[in-house]
Amino acid sequence: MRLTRYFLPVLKENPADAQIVSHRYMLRAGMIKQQAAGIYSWLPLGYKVLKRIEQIVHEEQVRAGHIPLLMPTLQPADLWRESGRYDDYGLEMLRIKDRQGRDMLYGPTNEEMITDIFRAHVGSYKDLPLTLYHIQWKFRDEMRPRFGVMRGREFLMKDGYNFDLTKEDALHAYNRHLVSYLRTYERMGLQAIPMRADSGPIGGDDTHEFLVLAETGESEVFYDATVTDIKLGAREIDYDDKAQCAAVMEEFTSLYARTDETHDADLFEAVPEERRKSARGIEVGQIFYFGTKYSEAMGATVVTPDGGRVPVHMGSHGIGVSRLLGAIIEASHDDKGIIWPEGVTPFHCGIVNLKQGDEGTDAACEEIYKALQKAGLDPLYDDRDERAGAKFATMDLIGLPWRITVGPRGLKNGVVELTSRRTGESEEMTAEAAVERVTQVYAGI
Ligand code: 5CA
Repeated sequence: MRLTRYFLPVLKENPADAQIVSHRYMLRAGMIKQQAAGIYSWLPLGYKVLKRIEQIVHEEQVRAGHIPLLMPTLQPADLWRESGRYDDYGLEMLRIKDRQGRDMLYGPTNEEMITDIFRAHVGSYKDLPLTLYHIQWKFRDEMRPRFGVMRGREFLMKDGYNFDLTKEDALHAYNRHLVSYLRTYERMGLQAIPMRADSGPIGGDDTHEFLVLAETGESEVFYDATVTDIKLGAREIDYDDKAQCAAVMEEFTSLYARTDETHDADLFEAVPEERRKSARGIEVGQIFYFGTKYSEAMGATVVTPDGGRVPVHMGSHGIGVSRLLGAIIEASHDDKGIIWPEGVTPFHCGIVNLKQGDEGTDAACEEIYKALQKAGLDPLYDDRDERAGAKFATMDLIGLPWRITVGPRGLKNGVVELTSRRTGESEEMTAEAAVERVTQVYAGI
């Protein structure tokens, strides 16, 4: 993309109403525009990152054997009357009447609707296990929408639902989700720690939240510091292997790590003092096992091998897709702007032309631009007729991990400059070598 042809409405001033850094940078970098409290338009740059995050979530869900579908945002109230949650959900639910006077709602989550789909089409244990998921907009009329996309009213969520014959199978689904979530967050350059939590209006006893440690997080958390040393890394996972998934679950959840809702001061005392940490965290996902709560209420049963009929065991599993943009920025920025991890960056590499209009520099930039595209990358070429300082400030703000700077002086010596946004280090090399280096960086991602 050439910047002169793009739509990147960068703000010069710090928006007064944005209290935390991710909100400030998302507004300043022209990623989002607020349309009402907690409701945002996704401008091109923000939309691009949102799509990259969505893509990673999809890939890791499919890898775990989960099946994508798409349910609507609007739901009939009658489904929620069956589970009893229409009255229970309270003011967070946006309730709407259609022209026929029928009660509708904008879905805050989809347990009822997925159970309705299941009961209409599945009737036998032979069709299990089954996990269906979608990535769809949700609406929760939050009392205090704030911090931009972090606590929105309309937000994008991945929500998945498992259906299993037995509790044991459903707990395997729970573990499978835990492992796939760990991999998902790591690909985004994030460390998200599973912590024992409270299930709230979803229900059930088994639930873990995934928390990214950040001072601006809304949750108070307590943990054993050694938990931050564990990484999933590149290990091979067989998602059908119950023992392997259970072992990863055990590894990541046996150390003390809890949100304030389930914090137990006595248990915490047992952690050696120097490892006892309390901090704040951003909740980027949550997994639940709630057994037959919805299947019983809504008649989602299957025939068993011995000819009986039982309600299926279920769980639901969410990832805050739009919230993740905020969480990643909170975890990765400096005083100049965002620093995108390579896995989610909106453009792979920026190209800064230090002397727009100079024949030689223009031609060199064009060549680099085309070579990066040819290598399958998505570069952003700042071809504006602007001062170098302004171009650098924009690149730093929008946070592309790599920048190639091209100027007449370097070209005279046959070199351009390759700069890492994260370290700030620059290296001079030929244009070909810079393209090759950037291509190599992304080859493993
Ligand atoms: N049905 C279950 C799992 S699919 C569910 O709704 N879980 S949840 O309530 O925990 O939401 C899942 C994730 O969505 C949360 O972990 C959080 O990351 C994100 N989320 C929840 N509320 C908001 C909000 N108001 N704004 C942005 N993201 C949110």
